[in-house]
Amino acid sequence: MSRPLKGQSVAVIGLGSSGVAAAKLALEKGGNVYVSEVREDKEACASASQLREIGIEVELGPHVQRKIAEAGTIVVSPGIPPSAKVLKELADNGLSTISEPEFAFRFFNGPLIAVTGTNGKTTTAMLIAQFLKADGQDIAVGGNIGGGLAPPASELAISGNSPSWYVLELSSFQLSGIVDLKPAIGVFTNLAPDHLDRYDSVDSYYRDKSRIFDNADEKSRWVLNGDDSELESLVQGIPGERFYFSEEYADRAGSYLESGVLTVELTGSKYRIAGLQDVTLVGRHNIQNVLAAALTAKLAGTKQSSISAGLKEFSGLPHRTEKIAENNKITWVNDSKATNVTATINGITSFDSNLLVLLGGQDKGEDFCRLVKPLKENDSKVLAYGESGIRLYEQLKDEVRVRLVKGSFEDLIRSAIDWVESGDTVLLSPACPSFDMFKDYEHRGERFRHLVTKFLESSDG
Ligand code: UMA
Repeated sequence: MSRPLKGQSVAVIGLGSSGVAAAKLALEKGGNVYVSEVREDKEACASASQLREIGIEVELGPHVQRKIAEAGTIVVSPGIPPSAKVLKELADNGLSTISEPEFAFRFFNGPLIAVTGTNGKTTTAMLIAQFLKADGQDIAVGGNIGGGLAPPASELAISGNSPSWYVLELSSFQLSGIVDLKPAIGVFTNLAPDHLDRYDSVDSYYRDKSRIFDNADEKSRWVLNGDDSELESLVQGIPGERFYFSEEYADRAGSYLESGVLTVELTGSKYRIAGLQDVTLVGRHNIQNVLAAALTAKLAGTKQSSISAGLKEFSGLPHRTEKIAENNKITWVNDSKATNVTATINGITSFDSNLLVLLGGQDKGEDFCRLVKPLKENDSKVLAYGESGIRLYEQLKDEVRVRLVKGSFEDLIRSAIDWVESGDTVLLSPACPSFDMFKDYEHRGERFRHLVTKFLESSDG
């Protein structure tokens, strides 16, 4: 096994899933690895002992700046904002850091398909992987995906495989720390404001997103949302070949809907992938995700029949407009992954009418007024809860039927049960992160599933 980091020191900041994977990769490549993590809880201690057993030095508690600064390479976990004391001090001393996928990329043995965008990244990345696998290609898929669905980028590099393609989902946090990372095919699903708790402006968020283009050259191929005007201004002057997906046929489109058929058109040939009725994923936004993924898979050499077969087998992902229960003509849908306003608009517009939408969570300062139009269009009722509950209530109360729930998440579900009527769909699509009450959006979605199941069972009995 090659040990390109032999004798070199690598510091990893943060001991979440990406920190653990980066540390293991650095060790496998021969590095002297040091990990620093502020948490000292049970989970951090367990991860620390696991790494110490294989010969990695781990320090929990306040970061020891001097120790980190000594390393030749400093890998930063995506959840650590640039404003964190540890990163500010390194920057003040002129020391540069890299993100975890950048580190992983240095050890990849094959071409990269990188997927970014504000919403739909995970579904698009998983669809691409599914289409390529259905074609018999050897795929390594991971990155920002999380939720146990796929590993961090570094874990894909540890295995030492040489897949036909790496498929990585990349967040703005991860893109902000790239140097050499260069996709052979880059996919940009869409662009809208997000993460305003971490960024001081929408522009600075867009700037990090646009770093996917940093190493673009004439050979780069870009799959872009042709219906997204925000994105259009971001890609001006980017080198490489551009391919667009669009809901309607447009001159430049590489994939589009034609009389209800998802169609890919490349170098004059048309590939009819599937009829809309064959797509089991809920919502218009998912049609865009399928169009993006089909176009990407075709560019990666996949046969039309493999894309069609892969699509048939893909029934959606947890926490993304996921139907979890149906009882007394009431449907319960878990869209906990909707952590920003645009994602929630996508969730709401996936349904035609009679919605009871559960909105709330950590307040990251987004304008909730954008929700009024889609909520009114399908005559929705709203329950507002959590840290952002009062602000949501104030911004929506003059336009839609909204009630404020001041208690726990369990109180929220009880209020939903009290207010819901036969024929309604209850949609947890919170428009906010979960961190005011939960570990992450998956934890929130699982709790929703658990409470709904519990209450429905007890009402049946
Ligand atoms: N920490 C320090 N010092 C500090 C601040 C934090 O040591 O000053 C520690 C924290 O205590 C924590 C670690 O640093 O232990 C940071 O971990 P992390 O938040 O980066 O978590 P990971 O488990 O490594 O997960 C990350 C991504 N999380 C975030 O970007 C917040 C996961 O994306 C991703 O799946 C995983 O890497 C593997 O690539 C999740 C996510 O929510 C799904 N992403 C956001 C999104 O999709 O909107 C961006």
